[in-house]
Amino acid sequence: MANEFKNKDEFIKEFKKRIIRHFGCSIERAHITEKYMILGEMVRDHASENWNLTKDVISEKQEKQMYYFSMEFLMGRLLTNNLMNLGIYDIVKEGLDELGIDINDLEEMESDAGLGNGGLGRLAACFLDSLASLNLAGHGNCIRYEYGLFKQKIEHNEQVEVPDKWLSLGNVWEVRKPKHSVDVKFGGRVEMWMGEDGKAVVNHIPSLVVRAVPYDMPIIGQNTATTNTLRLWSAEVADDACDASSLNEYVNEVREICRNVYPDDSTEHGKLLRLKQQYFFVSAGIYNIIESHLRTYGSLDNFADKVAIQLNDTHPVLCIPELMRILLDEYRFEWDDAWEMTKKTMAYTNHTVLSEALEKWPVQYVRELLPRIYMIIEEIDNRFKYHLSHDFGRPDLIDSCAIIKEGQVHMAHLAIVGSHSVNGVAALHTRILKEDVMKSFYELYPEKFNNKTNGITHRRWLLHSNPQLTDLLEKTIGPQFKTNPDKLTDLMQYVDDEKLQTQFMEVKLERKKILADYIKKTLNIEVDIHSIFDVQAKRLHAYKRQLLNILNIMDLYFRMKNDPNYRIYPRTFIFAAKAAPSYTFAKEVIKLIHCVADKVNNDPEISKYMKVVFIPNYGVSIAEILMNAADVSEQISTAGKEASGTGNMKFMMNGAITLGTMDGANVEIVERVGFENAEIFGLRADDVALIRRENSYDVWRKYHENANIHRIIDALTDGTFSSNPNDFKLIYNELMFKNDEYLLLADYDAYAHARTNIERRYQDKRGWAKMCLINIAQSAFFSSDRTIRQYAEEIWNLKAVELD
Ligand code: 26V
Repeated sequence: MANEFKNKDEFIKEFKKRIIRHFGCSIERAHITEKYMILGEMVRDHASENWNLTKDVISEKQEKQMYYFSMEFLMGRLLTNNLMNLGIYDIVKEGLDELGIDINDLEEMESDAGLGNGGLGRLAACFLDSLASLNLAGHGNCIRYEYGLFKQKIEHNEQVEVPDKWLSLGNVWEVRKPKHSVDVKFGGRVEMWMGEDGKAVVNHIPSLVVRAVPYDMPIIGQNTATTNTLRLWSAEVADDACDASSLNEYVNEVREICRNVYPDDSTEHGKLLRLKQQYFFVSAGIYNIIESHLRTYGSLDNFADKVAIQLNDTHPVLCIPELMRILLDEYRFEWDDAWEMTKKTMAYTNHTVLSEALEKWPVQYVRELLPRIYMIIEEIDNRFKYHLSHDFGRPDLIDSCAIIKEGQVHMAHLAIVGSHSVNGVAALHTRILKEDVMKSFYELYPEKFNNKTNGITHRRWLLHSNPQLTDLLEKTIGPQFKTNPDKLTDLMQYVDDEKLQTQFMEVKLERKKILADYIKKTLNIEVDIHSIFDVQAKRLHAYKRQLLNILNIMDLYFRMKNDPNYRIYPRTFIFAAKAAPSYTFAKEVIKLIHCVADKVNNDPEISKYMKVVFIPNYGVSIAEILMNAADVSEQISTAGKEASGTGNMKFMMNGAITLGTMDGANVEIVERVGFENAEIFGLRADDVALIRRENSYDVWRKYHENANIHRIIDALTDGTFSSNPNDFKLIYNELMFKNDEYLLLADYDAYAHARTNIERRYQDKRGWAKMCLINIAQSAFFSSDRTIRQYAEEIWNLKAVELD
């Protein structure tokens, strides 16, 4: 261990010295942001030694490496994570205490690295934590976005998007590596002629060249020297890339590539920009991996034995034609050899069955922006179609499986054809892929399909963010679960222990108090910490059905208003969700939640029994105080639509009860805790499929048959919650004139009933605590360490690296 973290005094000495050296001022005069930056820098420098060691050992021992290509990494803050994984948190805390600095204040200075949208991006971040902690050589590859996902503010009950300037203090964790820069070529034309070896010689004359410069962040594992790399690519101008007359235009074109996470793709310009982003980080990333491979091995012949690439959804699927391009054009491999190598290297994870989210690119975009890549995709498609007819004898599948059809490139099809593994992210989701969405491909390549149920890192989501529960667990089952989350199941022996049950409820109350203080401080709303904390936190989308939740709250409000004898057990309904900026329906739901909250919270009689709180700007850091304060975890998507969910696992690990449908990983949660330790309701995925097939659902019938539903639907437009007659019309129309696509009203009664059950069950404090403890114990399975071990063994063939 480097000197500066050996003990408190050494730490203080180095910390003071660095502040003076860096900022030319003493610790007394230094600003809190400067103290944060110095601490971060010290930790990074410290980690750099292991970082270097890891790289040396990997290349000396010629270890296989995995690269996780993802357009999103929702890393959140890294200071606590890194200090704890390095085992130096306590020394630093004590040292800072002595200097009169509260470590929490420094932690608050760090911006969330919000380089992503939701579950898919956070999953990538959890995976990196598990990879390093399990001593697996697995790295991330992404874009260094100048702005993270927008910050959400609420003004006049509506979402307003503000740029997330996460880099304003710089990023203490990153190291710029200009020596590894790569030029990425776009547009222009391709010249081809026959070479002396009888193979095509290809010359791409681009119309745009962009320099990709990597910034590396160390990914520090828990109690290990293994330190992997998250490589973030930034676009800069290239040397001699254009003539001076269009310099400004060129600079702008380059700058916008890395400006935003998921730029608005409602316009053609936005769509092209997204495609440009994809190729930008794919091309730079692949080139870099090849260079590094050649440095170690001098040949690409063993490439697929030493490199695994995981494609996080279809966003990085251009990896497939890009690797083909380099092997064919630059290293002159035969097509068949290049193709076998590519398939052996690539593996694809599917994260959604929603057809509007399955990426398709107009042929014209791909052809113009990436002319050589388009030629290769076309060749892959032609050979695949030939193969279908002549080898598989299935010309009937050409239509459903084609990569290029009706003027579009189907990225998921390219992904399946060009990789050796296709996985879903929960058992039900994988079954739906096999039986429905990708049925034809499953018939062709059954061996490619497999399931890898998602997981979360217990380090961030339990050890770091819930020290109170961690302490209680440690006292009960010993410390092993901290490094081996499987050990959480040891808790099963103690779930009937009355003392433990009481202590658990005390811990939960403490976490509720922390959340209540945050709500008071930021929103000036008082919430009763003895009420049931009922939380729905996730991106806002119609299929996730936040609307169902708020409709039921409206119902409860009306019932209590109309009947003075009807009172519910006190409950705090908490929402947190960002809506995509151009998703008007989702934004309208946010407005409805706020309008209902205004009405409920300001009613002196009703607000004794319920409060509605919307916590703005949901992201990793807010999740860290929100998940562990929940009693009830709302997981209420239309069955069959939520691929997995990962929030459900975070709630569970912190002792909340799942109130949910049989969807995504909820199914596996119930499989482990039993129906009696969750509150499951509603239509199953098969029921939903049947309703669709038979076209048997009629929303108007529900409306006319059920007086409560009638009342809440009318209340959307009768001025109860807003004086503006245009408000919520969109919601009304979506429900009533599109036959309630996500079946909210079909599940309404079941949901209302489930919520009543929760209320009853909560009042049996012992029974409730026991349920929570069972959930914590059974969350062992949902550790991303388990998920990553499965990927490593079953897909990547990756073994732990031994550094010592
Ligand atoms: C994207 C879009 C974009 C256009 C509008 C509609 C729409 C709907 C869904 C999506 C999701 C894209 C992929 C994704 O983020 N999937 C999420 O991945 C998580 C990690 O595997 C998983 O837990 C979530 O269930 C899944 O929705």
